[in-house]
Amino acid sequence: MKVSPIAAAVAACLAVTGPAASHEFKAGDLTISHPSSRPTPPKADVGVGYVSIRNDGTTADRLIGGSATVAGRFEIHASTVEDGVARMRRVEDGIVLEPGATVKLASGGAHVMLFDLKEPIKKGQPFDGAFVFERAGTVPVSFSVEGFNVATPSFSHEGHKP
Ligand SMILES: [Cu+2]
Repeated sequence: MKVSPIAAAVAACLAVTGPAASHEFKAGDLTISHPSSRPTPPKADVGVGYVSIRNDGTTADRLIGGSATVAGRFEIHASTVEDGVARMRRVEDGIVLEPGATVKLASGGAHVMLFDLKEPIKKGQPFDGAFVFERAGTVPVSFSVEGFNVATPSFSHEGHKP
């Protein structure tokens, strides 16, 4: 009997001992490490997502999208600094995952934006989602929720401005 990729991913996730522990998901040559999000205030409709993706293969892949159960819309954003002002824009053509490289979506850099939240994102309450790759296809993951509220003055995504 062949173990399905989904079963393998679930098994990998169950192997962790707590929500803050690192968890990872495999899809072919890709290792998707520690998908995570931040808590949101009660009426927020935007959240964030972070992840680290390593490509151990010999062919480039591309992160082109995803989904999350808590959000109506999932976008990949890049952060740039223009004239000393931090701005975000949607990445239309995805993020390239070069062979041998690890790409990190993290605070201050490229990140996932979760729009049209159906419910607040709560610390310690993981939610399901998926990343979509050009070659590896759709890979189900679980996002852990940790850290501080996203709606601090220094980290607001409202109106796509800093
Ligand atoms: Cu953003």
